[in-house]
Amino acid sequence: MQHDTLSLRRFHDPTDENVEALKQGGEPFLMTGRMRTWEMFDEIEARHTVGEKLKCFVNIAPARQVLYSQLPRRNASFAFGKQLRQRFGERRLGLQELASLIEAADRSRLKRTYYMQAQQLPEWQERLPGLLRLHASTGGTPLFWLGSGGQCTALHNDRYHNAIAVFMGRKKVVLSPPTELRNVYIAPLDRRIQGALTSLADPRTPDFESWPRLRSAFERVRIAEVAPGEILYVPPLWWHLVESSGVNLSANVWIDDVPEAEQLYEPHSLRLLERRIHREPMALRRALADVFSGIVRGNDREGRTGSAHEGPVRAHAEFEAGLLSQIGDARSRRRWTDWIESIVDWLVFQRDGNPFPTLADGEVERMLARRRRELYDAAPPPRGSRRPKPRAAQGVPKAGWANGR
Ligand SMILES: O=C(O)CCC(=O)C(=O)O
Repeated sequence: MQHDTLSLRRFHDPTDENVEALKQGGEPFLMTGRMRTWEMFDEIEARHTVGEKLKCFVNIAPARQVLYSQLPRRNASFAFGKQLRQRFGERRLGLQELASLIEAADRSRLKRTYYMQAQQLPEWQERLPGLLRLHASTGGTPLFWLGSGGQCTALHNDRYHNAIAVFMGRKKVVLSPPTELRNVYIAPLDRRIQGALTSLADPRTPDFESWPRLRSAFERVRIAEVAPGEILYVPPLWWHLVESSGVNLSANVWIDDVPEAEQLYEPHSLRLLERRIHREPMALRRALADVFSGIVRGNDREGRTGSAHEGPVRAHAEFEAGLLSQIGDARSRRRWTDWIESIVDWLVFQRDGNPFPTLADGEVERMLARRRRELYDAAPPPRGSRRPKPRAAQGVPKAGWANGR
């Protein structure tokens, strides 16, 4: 696929302070040099063959059970299929056995792609203090990614700051800013890959005819070519897809931008979808969207629409404004305010058209119900969780959009 690329900035050996300052810029960037002091990188770098490098990684915990996926072809996309099904399930295997499969696939050029995603390996974790230091804020656990080469993720975004450190193979990461939400055609909310909002499109064969705005998301992009020893920083909410080549090993760390991010990524106001506001005339939707934005942005102009939807729209907007007001850092507050405004506009007010082209009429409610069950029935929010108390107002759920199950 041809991309109209913008270059990504590359910094050599930035200090921790430099990294924090660069992150404030809100753009992705590459770092070189920093991995030289990491024991794990040194050990792998000193080996010459794929087999030796893999052994060096695996030998620390050969029997550790990990989850991986496989597809029966080379250069596979780990994306949604035509029926909106994930075409790959997760299997469990010992790390040593998975590495042997990957090595064999590499040697014999088997028509198969193996991909281990986001696995915790406590044995390696402590060898990566340098990766954790990339995020000055606390927490975070390194996650490991291992592939036989040629695998490609779907286009998706995450709510976290992300740092991806490459040890073996290469990664081409295609990045678009959060404002591309309108152009990526996210799958229905109850269809996820790795928990992220994910584009319906297969990144290798995007269907521009059915989804014309995809062109923008796929063509006006920044591209990072990440080689062993390099680290890519991806800011929260940036759309990205990752195409890996050669037997590849990387570790990343995801850190929440702010404690409120979990609630803001898939905001409570999406519950307004149940009101089917998108069936109202455009003029009313525009007026309601203005009311919502005004409140979320803290400059409510007291416009009145006379619509029965206005009370719930105001109440939800006030709830989101309450969450946003708890964010101390001005850049993060702006980032999440923009996100809330755009995702609610895209999904609830639908001023840019139908955001769920694959759902038949009436399926939206079923999607919401399923998503609610996924979010809260499987793992009910802990007692006394961080959810702030919403203001008592018409239509605002008491505990996020789980309320009412
Ligand atoms: O490195 C990979 O293969 C995928 C990483 C990714 O998608 C992510 O960190 O969000």
